[in-house]
Formats: sequence, C-alpha cells, structure tokens
Amino acid sequence: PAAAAPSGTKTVIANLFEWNWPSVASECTNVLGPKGYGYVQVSPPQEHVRGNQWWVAYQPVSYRIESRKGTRAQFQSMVNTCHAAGVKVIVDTVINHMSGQDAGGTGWAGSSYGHYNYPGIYQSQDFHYCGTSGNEITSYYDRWQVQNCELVNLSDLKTESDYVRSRIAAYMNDLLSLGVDGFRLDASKHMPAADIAAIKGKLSRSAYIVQEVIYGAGEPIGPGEYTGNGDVHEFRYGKDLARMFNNERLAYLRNFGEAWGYLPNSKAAVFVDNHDTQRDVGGVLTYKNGRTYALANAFMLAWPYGSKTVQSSYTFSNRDAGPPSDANNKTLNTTCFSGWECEHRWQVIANMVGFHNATQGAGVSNWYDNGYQHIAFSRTGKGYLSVNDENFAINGRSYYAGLPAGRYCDVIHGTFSNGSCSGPVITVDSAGWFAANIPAHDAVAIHVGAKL
Ligand code: LM2
Ligand code: CA
Repeated sequence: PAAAAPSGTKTVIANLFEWNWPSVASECTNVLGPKGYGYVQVSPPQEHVRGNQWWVAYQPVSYRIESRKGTRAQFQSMVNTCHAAGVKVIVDTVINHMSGQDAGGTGWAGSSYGHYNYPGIYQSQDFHYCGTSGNEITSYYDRWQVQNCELVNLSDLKTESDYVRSRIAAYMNDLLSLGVDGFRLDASKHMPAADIAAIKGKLSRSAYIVQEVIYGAGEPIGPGEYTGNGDVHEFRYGKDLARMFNNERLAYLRNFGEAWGYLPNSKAAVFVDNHDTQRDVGGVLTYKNGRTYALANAFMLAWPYGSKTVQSSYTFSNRDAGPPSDANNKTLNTTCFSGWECEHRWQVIANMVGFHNATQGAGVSNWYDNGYQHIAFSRTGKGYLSVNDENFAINGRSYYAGLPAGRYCDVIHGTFSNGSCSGPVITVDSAGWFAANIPAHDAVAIHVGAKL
C-alpha cells in the first residue's frame, strides 16, 4: 500500500464504476466490508450535462452533489453506511475542466450553463484559450499544450488562478464535510503538479489523493513528477500484465514493479483495467476475458507492488453506452450478473482480497516458474499462490510454501467462512510442502487467514 494511503491492512479499493449511491451503500454493508475491501471508489458525484453516455459524469456544470447516481442526501447516507461497514470512500473528482458542449444547456439538476459560463461559479475569464485550432490539445509532446489547451473540447480551467483553486477546493472541502476519505483526481496530467499542490494546500483536512497521469512513452509530462502530491496511477502495470498473459510469459513477472521502470512502490496505484482502459486500450484484460481476468487480478492482489484497485463494471458492447438507467437517464439500482459484471464479487477476486489482507507486509520468497506460464511464490510465512496459465494441466507436483503445517482452504476454488471451506482443502506438511493438481488456466491459493 502506498504511504499516502491511510494505514491498516484493508487497503484494496473497489471501483464501483457508475453505481448509484443506494447501491454503493448496500454493497459496502453486504459485500465490501465483509470481504475485506478497505475503500470504495465512486464515480463523479457533481452535477453534469444531460445524456445517457457514461461520460456525462466527466462534464461538470456545477458542484452541486446531485447527479444521475443520486442526491446529496443519498450521497451522505452512502458515506455514512460505508463507514459503518468499515469501508472508506474515494471520490472521482473532475477539476481540470467543466463541460465540452459548445451549445451549453441545462444540467442534470437544473443549472443552466454555457461552454465557458457556469453562473455563480466560473465565467469566461476562468478558462484557458490556448490558441490552437479549437483550443484543442494537438500534441502530447508539448507540455504547455497538454496543460493549457482543451482535452476533447472540455473547457479548461485556469488552475493557476487563485480564484479557480479556491473554488475547486471549496468543492473538495464540501465533499470532505460529507465525510469522504480520498480523491481520484481526474485528468491530473492536464494540470501542473504545482497547481494540484496549491489546491491540496487549501483542503480543510488531510485526505488520500491518487492522481490520474497516464504514462506515454517520450512525453514530457510523466507520472513521476506528481508523487509529491500523493499516489499516482501506474498505467504501465495493467498493460504489461496483460501482455505477459496474452503474448509473453508469466515467468517474467518475478521482478514486476519498480524494476520495470515503474513508479516507486509506495506511490503507485495499480489496476488490471479501469473504466477508460477497458474501453479504449486494446489488449488490456477486462471482464470479457473471464477466467484470465480473474487470474490477473489474483496475481495483482497477491503481489506486493502498489495500492490495488479492483474494477467493477456494467456490461457494455458500445463504448459510449451508459449504465442501466431509466427513461430519464437516472441510474438504476445495481443488479449483479445481469447488466452489471460485479467483478469485485467474483469468487477468485473477492477471496484474493482476503489473501491480500492476510499477507500484508510479508515479502516474496520461494519463487518458482517453469520458464513460461506457470509461476508460484510465497508471501513469506503468510500465503502462497500458484498460477498455471499454460494450456495444459500441471498434475502431480509438490510446492514448497514454507507455511505452518496444517489444512488450508484453496481460496481460488472455495470460500473460507466460519472455520470451514466450501472448496478443496490443501494440506501443508511439517516441512512446508503441499501437493496439488492445477488445471490449465487455473490457480491455487492458500493463506494463514483461511486455515482450517
Ligand atoms: C479522464 N481522465 O483524464 C477520464 O478518465 C476520461 O474518462 C474522460 O473522458 C476524460 N479524462 C475527461 O474527463 C471521457 C470520455 C470522453 C468524453 C469525456 C467528456 O472518454 O469520450 O468525451 O469523458 O465527457 C465526450 C465525447 C467527445 C466530446 C466531449 C465533449 O466522446 O467526442 O468532445 O465529450 O463534448 C468533442
Ligand atoms: Ca488544464
């Protein structure tokens, strides 16, 4: 877990992308808390432009906490319910820009707006007009453009201005007053790190911060320059992990992390996919990859690099299509496994959150690989994971786990609760070894938190 993350063993984040507030609240109580998730990340809560596409949330028109996902009262109630379940709340916070419609209109909650006019909040003098065609970013190799031009026509706030900084901080302080614990700062690359630092300096109390800075080879703005403000997303992680599963070798993962040129472990925030990469980045593993996706998440949760986020998605085939919603585009309550994928509930993923928590702080030892797609390792004295992503079963092998002798629940295939295991039990002998058969594209995982 990153140093900036609040302490404690429960540090895994579930990103309940586009869920409405009542559904987030009940998921905190019924699933996230009991399964050991430490945080829920929620989609942007502020008033946004109208429409059915998911991305209307990324076009603020006011800072009223009133959106297709629910009212301010429902948001407050969700935060309280999640806290009661031991789950902290991280808010996706859109502060680089406002809306992108040239025409303007009326927002979700009734506020009128123009492209560069948000009555009572921002006027034309509060935005950048960088002078390129359409004031659009035309080159990611030009630092100044990336931070002073428009990202897909979104009116770009003058985050260097004290007024704008204060207005943004007022919104974030309002969220803090409702009890939120952290912020995912959308489009952070499009704001100078110093502007984010100045906004952070206006916050009423400390909060977890994770910045979205997409690494791009050869670009002048890199994720490393934002670590002074808090955590930063390590976008190379999910792309490389998918490549190892799809085209290369899991055996190469033995030093996955900083040795791959990534952000420092203590600052990196990682995921297999997020709401953007699952739509826009070819090759990245998503729920559509089924079992392989589960294995990639199992590896992430078992491997000690970065703060981990598990993505939870609604089912989509069209890139722009929004979540299940009513005729007015109000988001419906979540119905897992029907219109919603609920990856965070998948047996493998949810149980590996328990593995993550039980092995926190333990180093990696006993690495094994067959040179290709079969790997295994211990989290010293606490747990053991073996992944077989070969096209064939690996039978009759013994593995050195170095764990205390005893009977352990294989949490890939069974759930441990009230002292019993709903799946196969693995016996570790007095020398620390166990025997297992692992089918193709499958795994075995045991840990001291699921010992019979
Ligand atoms: C992000 N991080 O930096 C979000 O993670 C990403 O999902 C957002 O893009 C983006 N930055 C802006 O917050 C999404 C979506 C875009 C969508 C924008 C704005 O990926 O497709 O753009 O939100 O809603 C859409 C249209 C685009 C149009 C724009 C403005 O796709 O064609 O631009 O609205 O009307 C003319
Ligand atoms: Ca900007």
